[in-house]
Amino acid sequence: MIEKLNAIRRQAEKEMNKVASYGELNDLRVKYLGKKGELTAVLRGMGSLSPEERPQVGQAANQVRSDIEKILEVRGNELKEQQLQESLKKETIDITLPGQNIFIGRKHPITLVIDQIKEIFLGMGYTISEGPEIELDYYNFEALNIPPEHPARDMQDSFYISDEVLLRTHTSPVQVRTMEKTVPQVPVKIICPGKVYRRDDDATHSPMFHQVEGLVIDKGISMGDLKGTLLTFARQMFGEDRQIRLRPSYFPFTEPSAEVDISCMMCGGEGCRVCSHTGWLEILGSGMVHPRVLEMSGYNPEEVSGFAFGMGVERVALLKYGIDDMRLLFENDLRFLTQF
Ligand code: 2NM
Repeated sequence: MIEKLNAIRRQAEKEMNKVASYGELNDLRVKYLGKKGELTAVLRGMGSLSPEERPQVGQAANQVRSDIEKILEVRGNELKEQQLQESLKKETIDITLPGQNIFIGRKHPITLVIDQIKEIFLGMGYTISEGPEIELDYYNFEALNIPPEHPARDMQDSFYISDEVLLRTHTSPVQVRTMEKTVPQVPVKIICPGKVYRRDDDATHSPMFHQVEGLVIDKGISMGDLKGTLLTFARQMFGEDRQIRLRPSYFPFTEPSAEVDISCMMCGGEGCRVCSHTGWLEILGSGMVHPRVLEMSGYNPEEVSGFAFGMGVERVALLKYGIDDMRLLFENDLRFLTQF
């Protein structure tokens, strides 16, 4: 019987060394040590032994049981460790693999130019004012001294939504709204950037474009303030050696009015294709706010005066970046847009 017990231990050790998983090892635990296991079967047969043999066989059986338990424990630990290593190997990531590029958006050149214009005027103490793109006829025209018969009010030129509602044709109505809200306080010192809408079936025009307009109201504001402000702007926007010149013009909402030219930055004023050989580029409309406009918004033109100016952002972007066709700004071709 002792020989049989030893054979069980050898067989158990052999099989346990062969298993490849913790589950299979457990099957062997049942096979050898379980209630219906091989060792239990041998112990059952002890009844037929003599009283002298019984303790010896009993001791040998206990030894075999503890040997098998020891093997189970050692082998179990080996298998657990092996399985852990395998699952860790599956979780490993190769941090040297190149990543997948994610497409990151960027600012449109129009937004870049608007940001830069804002930054320049913020530096001069201005506040940014915004307002609705769908506007009342009153704020878009009437409060700006644009008479009912003015060509700009023609249904042909503006997008009317109803008799009194339209898409704003400039950002000046934002300035009127700001004046109404601020009166009688001074100074008013704002710039109004935003989208504006005009009907134009010309292929080179866009029905939507961008403007930045500025307004300053205070006691004693003069044309000199306008000129100094716009010279400062021109130099920060287009280069420190720019000059400006004012030409007389006409707008219903300013008097006097002036077009502002900057010396051409392509040729430095010598004359080239960009400036049509004049040395000058027209970039701004401006003037002293018409007394009627101040009055309609509640300011007393006897006490305060103001200047205002407006520019088309698309035109500034063309000049700034040397783009030769405005349409590129509206086509959203990434080959173009990713260059800025
Ligand atoms: C321009 C040219 C000249 C202008 C005037 C006003 C307001 F509201 F104060 F009357 N806002 N913007 C103005 C003046 C705009 O754009 C070419």
